[in-house]
Amino acid sequence: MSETTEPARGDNSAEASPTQPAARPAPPRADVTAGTAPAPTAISGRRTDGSQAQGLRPTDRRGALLGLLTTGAAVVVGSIAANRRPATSTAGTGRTDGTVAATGTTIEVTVRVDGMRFVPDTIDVAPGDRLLITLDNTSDQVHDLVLDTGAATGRVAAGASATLDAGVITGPTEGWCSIAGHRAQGMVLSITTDGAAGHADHHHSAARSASAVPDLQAPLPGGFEPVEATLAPAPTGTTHRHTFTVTEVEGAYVGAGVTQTRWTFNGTCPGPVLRGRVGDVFEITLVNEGTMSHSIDFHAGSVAPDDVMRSINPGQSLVYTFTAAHAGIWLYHCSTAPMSVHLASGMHGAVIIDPVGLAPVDREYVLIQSEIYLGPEGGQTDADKVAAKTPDLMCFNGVAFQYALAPLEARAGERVRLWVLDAGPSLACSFHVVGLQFDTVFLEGAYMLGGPEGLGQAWGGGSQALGLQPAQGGFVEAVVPAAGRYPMVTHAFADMEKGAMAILMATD
Ligand SMILES: [Cu+2]
Repeated sequence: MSETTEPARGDNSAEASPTQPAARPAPPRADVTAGTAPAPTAISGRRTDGSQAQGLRPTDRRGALLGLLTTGAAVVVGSIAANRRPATSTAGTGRTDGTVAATGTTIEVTVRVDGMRFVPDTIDVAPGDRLLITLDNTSDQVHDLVLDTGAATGRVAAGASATLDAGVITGPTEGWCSIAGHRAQGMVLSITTDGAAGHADHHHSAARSASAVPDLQAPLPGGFEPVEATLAPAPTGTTHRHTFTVTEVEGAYVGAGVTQTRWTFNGTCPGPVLRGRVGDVFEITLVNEGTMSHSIDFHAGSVAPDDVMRSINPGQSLVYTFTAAHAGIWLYHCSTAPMSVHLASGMHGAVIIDPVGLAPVDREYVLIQSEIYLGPEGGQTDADKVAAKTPDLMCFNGVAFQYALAPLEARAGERVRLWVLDAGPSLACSFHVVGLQFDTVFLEGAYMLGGPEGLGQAWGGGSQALGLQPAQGGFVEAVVPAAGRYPMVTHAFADMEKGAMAILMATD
């Protein structure tokens, strides 16, 4: 950190004129550092000597900077303007787009990361300046910086840095972190050329790639294997060790003729369904083989979240041990910000802990409802749709309509138990089976009907739908009365029509 350059920033008279850059001794490298407060910050690469200050009042700029310094919200060290580097004697002679002349000056700016913010988040340069941006990833997560010109740093690990060449800046340019959800969380960077280095709400303005268009009538693709919904009994033993490897899977089929890049535990969405009994111990090794930070949160255990739920970077691992003290179907999910996007991108699953005394039945299935917010075909989750809670598709077990097109099986007269979990991230489920009435309902740790005490039998009770808010789960049971096709749906019908429906095909 250099303090010697700071006075020059507020002293415009000390700035070299643009036409005499060689008169200025090479200054220390400009860095911009900030405190912990994620307040929007702006910095100017423009000279403030008035020679290029159309519409800019130097005193305003100085006042703004002094304000930052004195409030402690951010500390600006060094000077971007001081780092203007004369390139060649051809300054001012180049033309890049027919209207803006290249000045021949190169501006170098270092941008840090504070939480989900770039610091500074606005860089003001003179039209025609060439801009080099170094992304110094001072956060604990992977990030990148891409510009709407296509320039990009590539993924930058926590603690690392990378530089992109933004080229000659001829007009306003927008940048952002391209990791899904980070832009929506506020990781946007404005490059301005008009001196108006204010913080603008611009991150929804850029043109986006067109969303994939779901074909709700699409058949299953050839070779597609539906996700296994049949539930096996809990394995023997009281300690369950599993490795969950996070990968980001390209070309994953999500239903309705669309593929997306899915973020997964062990390559599938949902992740592995674990099952055990009350009191069992689960020891999970989480390995991050993705390209960004991830984590896991098991609702099935009671633990201090600080350590085991921490985000880990690519190449890292952690061990997460919990004891399943209570029965139910419990959600697990990635809890790296934005959680909604990580969860919607596929990072969720279930741990089933059998209630004590759970009676065997003829068939058990598990159905995990979740929402899908389509990005472009083959692309990633659209974080803006996630934030707006406007999914394109709804699904059971990660793929819309999969069990409508490849029905689950039963026989007439069988007792079927259906475990249902609402993974969300944001919408509820009203689980209903057309043609069946439930005589047993277990919701969030307790029987509402049936069970060891035969709840409801004395008054002839029955149930038509299991209502689940996000992260709630349970099971229902019914005896299939006859052969037929029984649709299993969310009775939130708009969501059913987007794919949260399955068929139970009963034969004699
Ligand atoms: Cu994640």
